Amino acid sequence: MLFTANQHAREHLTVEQALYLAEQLTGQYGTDPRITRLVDGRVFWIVPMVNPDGAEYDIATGVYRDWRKNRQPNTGSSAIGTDLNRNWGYKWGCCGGSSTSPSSPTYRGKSAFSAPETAAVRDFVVSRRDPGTGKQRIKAAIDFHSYGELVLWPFGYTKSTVVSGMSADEYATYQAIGQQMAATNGYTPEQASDLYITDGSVDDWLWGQERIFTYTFELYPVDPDPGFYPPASDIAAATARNREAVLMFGEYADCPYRAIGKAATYCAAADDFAMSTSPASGTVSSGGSVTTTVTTTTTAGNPQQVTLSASGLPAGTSAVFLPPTVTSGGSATMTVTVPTGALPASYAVTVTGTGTGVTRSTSYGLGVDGRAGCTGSNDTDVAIPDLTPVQSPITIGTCPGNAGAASSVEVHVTHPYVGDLTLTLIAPDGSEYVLRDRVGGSADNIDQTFPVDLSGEVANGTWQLKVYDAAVGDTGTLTGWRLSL
Ligand code: 7B0
Ligand code: ZN
Repeated sequence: MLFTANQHAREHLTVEQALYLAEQLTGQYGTDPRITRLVDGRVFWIVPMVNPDGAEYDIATGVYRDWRKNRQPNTGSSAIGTDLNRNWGYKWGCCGGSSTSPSSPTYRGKSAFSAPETAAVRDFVVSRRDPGTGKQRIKAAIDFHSYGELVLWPFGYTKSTVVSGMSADEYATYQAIGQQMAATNGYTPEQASDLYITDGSVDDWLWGQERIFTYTFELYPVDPDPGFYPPASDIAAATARNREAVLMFGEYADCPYRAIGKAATYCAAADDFAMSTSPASGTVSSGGSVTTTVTTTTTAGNPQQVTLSASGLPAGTSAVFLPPTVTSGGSATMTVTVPTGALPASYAVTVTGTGTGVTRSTSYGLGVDGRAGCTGSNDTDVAIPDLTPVQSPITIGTCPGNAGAASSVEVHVTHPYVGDLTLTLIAPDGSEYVLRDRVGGSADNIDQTFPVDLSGEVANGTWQLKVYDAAVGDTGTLTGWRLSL
């Protein structure tokens, strides 16, 4: 577990917080049973003063200078300093959460890690990766700031909760532990971007790059008075106030997912196993069956009984396992039977093995074909600019008569804010079918199959998928689509 403090020069109380934690973990060791257990079971790293040059500058004259950045000169400017908490290399400078101007208090530096302080802490963190597996051994971190009395979690660069690099379960874990900690110190828990957007901050890097569960604490006070400069007499209470929150997070550090009841899914077990499918994908016509072999492997401790199941199948589809339970190390045959009339599409099936206190899964790609001669796909990337509709064609030439009432259009789009997007299918005769009209809000990406009644359309000819981005700010790519008539 890692504690960092004083990235910002004037936030002197954060140094006191780091020293308080060092004092507790050493001074209470052997006396306080909770601290003893924690120190026996963890490695703690404490960097109490990330920005010593800035901190010294802030106090040097005896009159506080209200300084935030480091004291590094900037070539081509007389302005001094980089905001260390805008200089980290995950989505550095991406999102309007930092400044390009050396005179700004939130100057991000000329490149990610251009400041010696951030580069040094980065190198230290990277050095904690296991030399054999490359896996980061630091599991949890808190970066201390002042002031505001906040518990903040990633990401800071986006208002979105779930994005690539932050799954729904990861976000739920952050929120659960953040709220539990805040209940102990009376702080306000929220996503970092709820305060304001920051890019290049340490918490986004520690999580986004190193997968370390990281919170930013904004310490006492809430108000501008006494702001960055509370009197020394406030130190004891303001730092002891976070004892419980820090111990609680430390106790979660081996398996934060325990906070949402998902330790069995995400955390290592003494007796553990892995799952795989071979082949890893298959296709089937609706009304037919396809099989694959599901293999379990014991990866730690003793073999155990594993019960198999599948999810993510098309409606009405069954997956039968023979045998339904295996001893880890063993295999089973999975038979997937797809009913007639199932929507032709690709399905990401999850095959899950439930053992004793441990759940592992693997994926299986299931393709359901439509009528012979009546399907087509186009996997050429098409950029989706703002405010200009783009199209991608599929030509069908071998499909007799009209298209079906249960036709389908499978669409794959990468785009950060799908609420901007309208998708329209254009038939060979020019008639339009709106598949999706600016729904989904701030969610990312479309991977969806749209059922559509095309029984009034002659099947053969060139069909077009039209994508329109009705708002500025986010752009994306149509990565492919598939038509089944
Ligand atoms: C900052 O007033 C950081 C949130 C992390 N994504 C908040 C921090 O760097 O702007 N607030 S502060 O400067 N301490
Ligand atoms: Zn700060």
